[in-house]
Amino acid sequence: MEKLIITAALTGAEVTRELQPNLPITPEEIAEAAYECYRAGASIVHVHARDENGNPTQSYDIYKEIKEKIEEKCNIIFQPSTGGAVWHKLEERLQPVELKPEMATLSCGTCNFGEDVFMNTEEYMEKFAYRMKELGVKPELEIFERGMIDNALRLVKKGLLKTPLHFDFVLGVPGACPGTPEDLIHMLQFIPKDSTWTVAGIGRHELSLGVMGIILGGHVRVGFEDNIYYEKGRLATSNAELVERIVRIAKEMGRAVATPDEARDILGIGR
Ligand code: KMH
Ligand code: ZN
Repeated sequence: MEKLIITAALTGAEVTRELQPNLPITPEEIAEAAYECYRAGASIVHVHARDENGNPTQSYDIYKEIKEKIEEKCNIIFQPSTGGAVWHKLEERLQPVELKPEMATLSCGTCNFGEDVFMNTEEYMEKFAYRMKELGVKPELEIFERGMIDNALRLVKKGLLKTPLHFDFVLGVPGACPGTPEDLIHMLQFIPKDSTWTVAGIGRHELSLGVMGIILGGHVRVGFEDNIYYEKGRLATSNAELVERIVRIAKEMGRAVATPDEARDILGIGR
């Protein structure tokens, strides 16, 4: 089995300091958290920027500052969000892609998102995919519902996505696909055989689906964007603590963990 790529989703757009006192918010804090996760064994950081008031922002300048601060510390793969927060507009959401990061997320359809709607029309998806292709940015295809896989495959047919594809199954979002092992297994039958994939289980599903990712030859995403607890009733002390646990489990199961350069090879970044 190929080595395990661990992504750390450090901040997200929804979590607050009230919910998780150790949430990294400023560019310095996000870069430090990225470095801690890198030392713990993560090879990708999925980043959402926050403004000076701690609110989600898709500001090019703030993402640039974060990217540069991370690059000063380590060679972890920087993967900014184009999902942003549910209220961000299309043009805002695309801004971090202009930094030509190695990767960026591309959400593949619209779904309920708690009490909100996470809007990703065909027009949005095409624009995001087109710009990423133009700039040589590898998309991570965010899949919240089964139909989103077919939306992604349609983008391939239209020549907007290069294969092999890389999927991220985000399972357990209230209002979208649940996070049971059966949900993950169901999804996996529909992706092209040459694809790579990772899984982000939301809340209590993070650990169980992470273990599924290790067993099934996929990859794993953990971090405060998806889950703020280490276990029921005990908040995690840092993003790195969640990475460390997945590294321990992977090693116990005989699955070696990829360095950032090994992750670049597995994902075909730069090819
Ligand atoms: N914050 C969510 C509404 C992504 O980063 O690409 C969307 C999200 C997906 O987090
Ligand atoms: Zn995100």
